[in-house]
Amino acid sequence: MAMRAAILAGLLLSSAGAAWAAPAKGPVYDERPAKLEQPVAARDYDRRAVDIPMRDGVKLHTVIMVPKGAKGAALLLTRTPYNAEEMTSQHGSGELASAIDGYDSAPDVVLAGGYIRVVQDVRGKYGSEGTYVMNRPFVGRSLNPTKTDHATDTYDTIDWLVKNVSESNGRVGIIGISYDGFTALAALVNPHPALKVAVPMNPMVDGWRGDDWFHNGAFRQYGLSYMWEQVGTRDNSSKYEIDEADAYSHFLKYGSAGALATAQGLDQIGFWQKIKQHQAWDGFWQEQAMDKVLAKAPLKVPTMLVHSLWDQEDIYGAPAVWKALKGADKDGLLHLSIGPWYHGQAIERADTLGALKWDADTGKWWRMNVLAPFLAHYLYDKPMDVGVVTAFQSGTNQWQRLAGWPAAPAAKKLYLLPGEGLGFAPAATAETADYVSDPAKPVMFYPRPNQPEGYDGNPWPSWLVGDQRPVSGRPDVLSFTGPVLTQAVTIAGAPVVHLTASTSGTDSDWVVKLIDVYPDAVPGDRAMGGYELAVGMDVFRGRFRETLAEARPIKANTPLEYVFELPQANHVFLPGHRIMVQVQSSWFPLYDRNPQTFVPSILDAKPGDYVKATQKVSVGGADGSYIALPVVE
Ligand code: PG9
Repeated sequence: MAMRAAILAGLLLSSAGAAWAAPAKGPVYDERPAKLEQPVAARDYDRRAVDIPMRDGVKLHTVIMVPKGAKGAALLLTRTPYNAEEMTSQHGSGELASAIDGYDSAPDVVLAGGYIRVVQDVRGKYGSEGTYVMNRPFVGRSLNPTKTDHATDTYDTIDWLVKNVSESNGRVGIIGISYDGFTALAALVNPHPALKVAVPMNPMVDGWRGDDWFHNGAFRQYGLSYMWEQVGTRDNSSKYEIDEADAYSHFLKYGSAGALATAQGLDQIGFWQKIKQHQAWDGFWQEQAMDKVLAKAPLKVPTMLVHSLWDQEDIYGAPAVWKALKGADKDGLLHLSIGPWYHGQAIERADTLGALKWDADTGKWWRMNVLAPFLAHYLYDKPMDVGVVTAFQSGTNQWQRLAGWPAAPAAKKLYLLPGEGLGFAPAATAETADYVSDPAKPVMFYPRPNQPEGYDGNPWPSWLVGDQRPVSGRPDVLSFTGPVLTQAVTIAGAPVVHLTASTSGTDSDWVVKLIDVYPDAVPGDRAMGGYELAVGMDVFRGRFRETLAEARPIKANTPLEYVFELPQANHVFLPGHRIMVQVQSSWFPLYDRNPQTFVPSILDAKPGDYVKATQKVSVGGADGSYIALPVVE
């Protein structure tokens, strides 16, 4: 009898799918159960949360999601600072597809491939033990005196997974966006033999040259909130607070970014201290730049680099790795995808980007035709027909299969001409086009009010395709505009700026934008009439003209040449459109203001250092400014 009762009780418990604690007798003063158990019976997957020991004993929290009935399935790993538990329990958790429907996963591909999805917290974040260092540099170099890094942690994790997940076929792929794209790249350094494929998407590669922290030396102030939340606490529980309704006012309030950071408590954050100490492209940045690290480690794992043409966070990274590795890739392991996306949009619906319409869901197309077959080829030996380079061409709005990248070198000169003109023929007469840059009234990077970085209902993800007309009329923005095109101009690669300019100050920022000006009437799309779409734009901090490794004052009132690359473009300027180049000297509040007086540390500039400067851009003549365009003839 006692036995039957026990069996019956057991049956009741298991039919509920969990061992519910019986409610306590008597009056209820606490309505919560002692420990809440999630019902699991209806799930189409088995969820295992484990703490995997690394070689130094530190345990990393890892969620493993095995589709029900899986056998001989490959493992798809992501290593993240963004909370493995949360990333694997989205939108209701009954079905694997909805549980992982968020950052990084591409659930349609995971499901179709029958993959075992694995998401792990990196050291020091969320459920993982250990210390946290931003984009932890590699061991064996001066920046990491320990014996562990993302490469060793990935190795140890993969070793554990292939030995302990019996449903797996012993093959592992690694995938991730941005920070998680950086960790996917890190896995390529001394990779575990079971790592068969990597897909680093929009990876953070070089925080100084053109990814999250600086662009060519100009500091990206939106990084302050990220640093605060990411490094401040293990679980990002402390939020960066902004009282002002407009981020433009917030960042203007304290003068320098350093003064603002101090007021916001950032001086407690170790990574911020490092940023302050390393404002030039010195050994600190070069030693941890992933393109440089990987150039020393011959590629052993088939890799698909994924780049977004309008990536508002890491627009530098993927093409830089491609450039560093492709030459030595004798076995053809390295592939590149270039899509018309914002940061991470490849795994989302992507038939539009801001005001732009692509006529089809470019994210879905890429996932089904490139990502899924690429993974299945290396993880299940399935045949694949994926080109070396898959690139979306904006303007014609079509995918291309290319043999290499860039498809054209940056060779054809597009000259800035007198009268704010623009053309492929140089002008004989030399002139200057002048404006006054006033740090008290910096040019906005996006129409005010600016919101802090964020994705929900925020223009941040698509700001790079924002219409440039709101600033075109400003007296401190030059707009060199060419004639209406009678023939298409096709570019494929990175345009290179050759700006010759003087400043009355001793330091200056130069922002250059290559813009496609739409005709006034765009059939079927009135919103695009006259639209000024930036095809590529970037900032260069003048103090690094002579060397990126050291800040040097600019000689005042002297024309000097500034040479820097704009981001990769794969675009057709269609007949009826015009090409425009804009030049300005601030891009606020995303980028901190250059005081225009040389000071050793711009992050510590004092109010009196911020002065107006008269800027003169040389046009025409032998030394006139131009952009070397990667034109496909
Ligand atoms: N762009 C983000 C990031 C990467 C690496 C460091 C800091 C920020 C991200 O989206 O993960």
